Amino acid sequence: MSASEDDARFMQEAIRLGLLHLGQTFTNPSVGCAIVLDGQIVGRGVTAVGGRPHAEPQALAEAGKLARGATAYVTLEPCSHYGKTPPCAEALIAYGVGRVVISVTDPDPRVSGRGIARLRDAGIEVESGILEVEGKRSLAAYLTRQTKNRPYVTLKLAVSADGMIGKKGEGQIAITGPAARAEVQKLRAETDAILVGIGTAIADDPLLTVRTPGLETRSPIRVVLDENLSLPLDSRLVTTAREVPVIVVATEPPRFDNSEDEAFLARRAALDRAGVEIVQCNPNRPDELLPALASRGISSLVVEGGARTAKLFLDAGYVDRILFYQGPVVIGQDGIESPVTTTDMPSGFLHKGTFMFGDDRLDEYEREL
Ligand code: AOF
Ligand code: ZN
Repeated sequence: MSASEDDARFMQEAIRLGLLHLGQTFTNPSVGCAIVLDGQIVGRGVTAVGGRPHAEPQALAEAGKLARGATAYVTLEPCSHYGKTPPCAEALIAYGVGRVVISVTDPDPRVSGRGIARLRDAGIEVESGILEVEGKRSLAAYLTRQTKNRPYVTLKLAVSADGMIGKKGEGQIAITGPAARAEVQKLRAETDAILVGIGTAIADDPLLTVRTPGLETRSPIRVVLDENLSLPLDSRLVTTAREVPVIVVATEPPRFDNSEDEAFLARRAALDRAGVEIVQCNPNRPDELLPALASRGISSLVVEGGARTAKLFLDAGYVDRILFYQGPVVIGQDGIESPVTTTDMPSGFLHKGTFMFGDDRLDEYEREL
């Protein structure tokens, strides 16, 4: 096997390690690291749950003396700053690593290029850009927040065989089966926040949490676009707001000069007492809302419904990925049409693959990062 084939193989392993803690390292990226000596992996690391320690010191600790002269494969440029932990570049130097192979350079202004420069200054051979496309995908949420000041947005749609996402006047309609639903639970567990419009929140009364055994602690922050604060106090979202955070996005309060305004303020106070956080922002302006979420450290967002909300994010050009689930159910009359179809994807989306979950089909589309 040539050196570059080896590099690709070991970087693939580093990416696999990084993905293990996706969505659990808030607000840090989940980075993977593999230390290789004579073609054998002698140390493995992934950014710890909660964000620290970083990947490299863990992989180095496992490798111990075997790190001397070894090659370290890391998905993100090792950090060079004295943050909450000492710089990973210094740890790689101290352990005597001979070569460092990097997939993606770090856009964090405290690091950006300095990690690589520090390693080179210490006489270490450094290569970067190895499996860069795959590396960037594994760090998509972090990279999007750092470079675009907004979370990476995934639109999840469950569409019937006749192209509908629901039925007018009815709440949740089961479109996909248990295997697809389990996959969506996994998606939620890997995501910082999940968003729905008030129409869906009222019609479906969803929980939007992760219920898969073993993953229950990994529910995303729940966000509702709710211009007039009409989320019912007895909804499942509000009554569980102290267990899993809920953010309600509403416009600026009105001018306090009539009874309607007073009613708005009373609803706001009641939601506040129930533990719901109110973010003052126009819910029809994703360009204002997304940076507000990013400033709270939210790097990834799943938009789950309904049609109006999906269209709002699509039309504004803020959807990075579409997960299009299609089940065999036929909805027919009074169906609510999906805002996109597999034959009519907005421009810029590339088809990444088709996966089957029982009778349901998932088509994944993604825009370039
Ligand atoms: C690495 N390896 O595994 C990760 C890195 O708040 P701190 O001190 O933990 O620093 C956060 C920054 O560290 C983050 O913005 C990114 O630049 C880097 N994350 N770096 O060398 C890792 N998770
Ligand atoms: Zn580090």
